[in-house]
Amino acid sequence: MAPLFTRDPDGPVLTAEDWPYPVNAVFNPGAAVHDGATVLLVRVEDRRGISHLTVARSADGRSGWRVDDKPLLNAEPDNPANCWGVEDPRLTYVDELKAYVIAYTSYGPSGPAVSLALTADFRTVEDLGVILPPEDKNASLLPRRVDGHFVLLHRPVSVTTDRADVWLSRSTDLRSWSAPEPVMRARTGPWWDAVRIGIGPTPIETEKGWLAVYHGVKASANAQIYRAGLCLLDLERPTKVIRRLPDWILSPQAPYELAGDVPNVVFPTGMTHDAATDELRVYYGAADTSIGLAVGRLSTVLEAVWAAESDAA
Ligand code: BMA
Repeated sequence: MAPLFTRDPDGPVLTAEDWPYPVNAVFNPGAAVHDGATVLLVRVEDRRGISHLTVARSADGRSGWRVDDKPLLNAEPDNPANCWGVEDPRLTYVDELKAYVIAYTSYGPSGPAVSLALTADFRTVEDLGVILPPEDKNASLLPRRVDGHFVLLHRPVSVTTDRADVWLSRSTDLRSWSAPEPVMRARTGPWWDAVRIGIGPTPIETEKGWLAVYHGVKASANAQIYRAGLCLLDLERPTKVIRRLPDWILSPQAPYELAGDVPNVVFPTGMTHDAATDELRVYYGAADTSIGLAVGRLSTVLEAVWAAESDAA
């Protein structure tokens, strides 16, 4: 079978060298199409090791990036919730709010926590701060309410079970969230996604279900490999995984994915779909160092995931 996604031939599409100020690494971006341009909200790790989030815009989503000269969201040295950085944003346009919800990780001495912020223009933000306490990360909001509630997929780590699976919580106001309900578990044994999983970009609504890209981790004696996979969640009952592709869709292969600050990592956090061409783009962090782009077609991808066994989870 031909691969479902193909890397951009000029990848990586963004690196630290594209930045207007000195930084260590740029990776794990949220993605959206806003005012006809592709907007990436990029995790930027500075030369102390602390991350902030900065906007990069491009007309074609591949080249000619214009990068803001200051962060949209920054760590606050006096805030224990995020003094160690803000990381790994996912972007969701919510029509009823006429705004994008940014779901990101706040990092401080008590661990990573899920935070939200709102923006209408990627120039100003309303920061709601931490909405789910540590340890919790990898959050992505569905673009519409389900049964009257906003739904946030996220990845709490249970201290009792030490598991790192995908759960969801519900809210009517984006501020207070219900206790997590389980969605999808890491597989077991030798599987590519057996050690930890986390939801990637905002899932896309299709007639067959919410199409979601997630990352999975495999550990060996001396390394971890981060790969990307696909699942479909029930539209009206998103705790139900209706399909889960057994094979990964993207695995570290390109030189910039195999080597970098954290070798062997593809970490998908942004996804855009062009309805006119059916092109599906996945933006991902490569080796925690640069940004890669993988391109497929939504109809083909959906066909492949639909053909998977329903209980491959
Ligand atoms: C995860 C997150 C990501 C990172 C990945 C690979 O746990 O911390 O920010 O890209 O590990 O290092």
